[in-house]
Amino acid sequence: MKKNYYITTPIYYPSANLHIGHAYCTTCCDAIARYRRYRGYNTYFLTGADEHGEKIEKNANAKGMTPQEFVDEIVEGIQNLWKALEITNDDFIRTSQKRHTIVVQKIFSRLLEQGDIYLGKYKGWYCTPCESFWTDTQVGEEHICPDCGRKVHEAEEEAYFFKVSKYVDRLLRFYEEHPDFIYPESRKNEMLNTFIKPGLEDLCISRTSFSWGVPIRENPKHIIYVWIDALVNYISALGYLSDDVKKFQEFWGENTEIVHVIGNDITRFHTIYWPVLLMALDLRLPDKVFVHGLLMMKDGKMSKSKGNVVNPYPLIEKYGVDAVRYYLVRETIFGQDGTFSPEQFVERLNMDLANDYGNLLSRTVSMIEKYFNGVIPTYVGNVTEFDQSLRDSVKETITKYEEGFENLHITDSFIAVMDLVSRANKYIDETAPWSLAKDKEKIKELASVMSHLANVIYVSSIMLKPVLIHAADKALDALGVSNELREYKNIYEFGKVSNLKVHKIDPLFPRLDVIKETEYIKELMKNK
Ligand code: ME8
Repeated sequence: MKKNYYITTPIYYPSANLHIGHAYCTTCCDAIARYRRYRGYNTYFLTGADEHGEKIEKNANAKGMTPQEFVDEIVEGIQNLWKALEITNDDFIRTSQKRHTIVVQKIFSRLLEQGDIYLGKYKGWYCTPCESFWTDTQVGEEHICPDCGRKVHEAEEEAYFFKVSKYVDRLLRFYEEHPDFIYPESRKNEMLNTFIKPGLEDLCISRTSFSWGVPIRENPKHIIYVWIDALVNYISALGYLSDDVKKFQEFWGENTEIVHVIGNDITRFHTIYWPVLLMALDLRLPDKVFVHGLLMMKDGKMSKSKGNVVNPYPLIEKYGVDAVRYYLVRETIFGQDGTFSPEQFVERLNMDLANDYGNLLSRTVSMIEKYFNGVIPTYVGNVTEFDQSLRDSVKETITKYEEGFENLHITDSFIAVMDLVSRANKYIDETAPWSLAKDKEKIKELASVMSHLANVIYVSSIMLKPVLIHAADKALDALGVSNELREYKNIYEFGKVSNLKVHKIDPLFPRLDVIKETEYIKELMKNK
């Protein structure tokens, strides 16, 4: 098992404010990073902004701002959003920063010198919103961009090319030798069938039609294609080719598991061009490119350019950061597409957080107060006929939870924990503590039920911590759990929560009025 863990989000375009889709990816990565730290991995979590390119230059011009002023303003908003979601990124890389642009230029020079980049002529179909050139076959008779479906136009220019074709065999061999490199597998097949098998051409990696980008030192009227510039962020942020390469050696070394999490709109760049670029630089390749699905609206794809976006801020303000984080991580299976709907949002919070988790805690604390003067009884093992099966569920849950995180099937991890929480609520019905309390002879049974419940809440709360960053600790406070006991390693041995004084607290999550809150969210969406 590698001891270091490096996880990245895409660096988002600050061409307009971010929406809940971006918050989705970043929150899932944050949960993974928190989990890894919690498990003792030396973890590095990177996010940032991809600031160059024609689209940003145009948007800035339209607002009468310089591109730098324009991105500065939006990036501030992005950083505030990550603060509001309590994202624990270790760094925030901006591609307009000197520490990044210098590295991009150095990489370009090296590849030019070693013959992997050459000057040629580009003729092709250009899609401005996607900043991509396409071939005749790719745009078809309709001249439509295969990525976004918009009309493309013909363009020709002197340009630098990256010899991608030289590396195709090595790339295919790498795919074969590392069957887990791309997840889900269907994305790999899509890359092979759509882009690689038809023949991968050299990639045009310079532009002259606008100036907001990293200039090529050897020929400054050209700027470096925004995608080459952007991909390099994953190593420039670590200090590659800088005066201080310590982090780069640490987190791009063989002892690190490197994971890029991306949406399926940018798979081609991360699974074809990025590995090839790393090969040309003689650097190791990442362990995994995990492709998550996109969140859609009922009326189709949510996108900044379409203008049908959900702004996460007011949701966080109204429902709290834990609720929004939980919804994002739990609702859509990580790796599949999902739909945002106000009804599902409210129902998910009510069902899982208010009814199941919150209720389990408040019922248990009330009963311990009522029957045992607020002190969690000592755990003694099997007493009632239901104890063993509840503890078996705890064991299974921990295994599923950890497997989920290992494979990045993080939704499964939280489904497993919430199944355990439901199981514990059912255990209350099975054991009927209110009946046991009526019979003095059943005091041992009653004590066992309370001890089991408190311990299940304890274990579940520890597992929920990467997502419910406040509520899980509140639940542990309510059980009187010490800081030391909150370390993950304690959850394997059942019964650690014993003889502690519980405290009543306000409901962790209020029950929401579905109709009223759904209306409220719909209004927010209208105002954006
Ligand atoms: O592509 N649902 O930036 P970008 C879920 N700068 N995730 C979504 C989403 C949605 N509806 N919309 C966007 C870029 N995302 C480049 C990346 S990386 C070297 C350069 C997420 O601002 C998803 O992760 O368009 C997607 O891949 C990413 O935002 C694209 O962000």
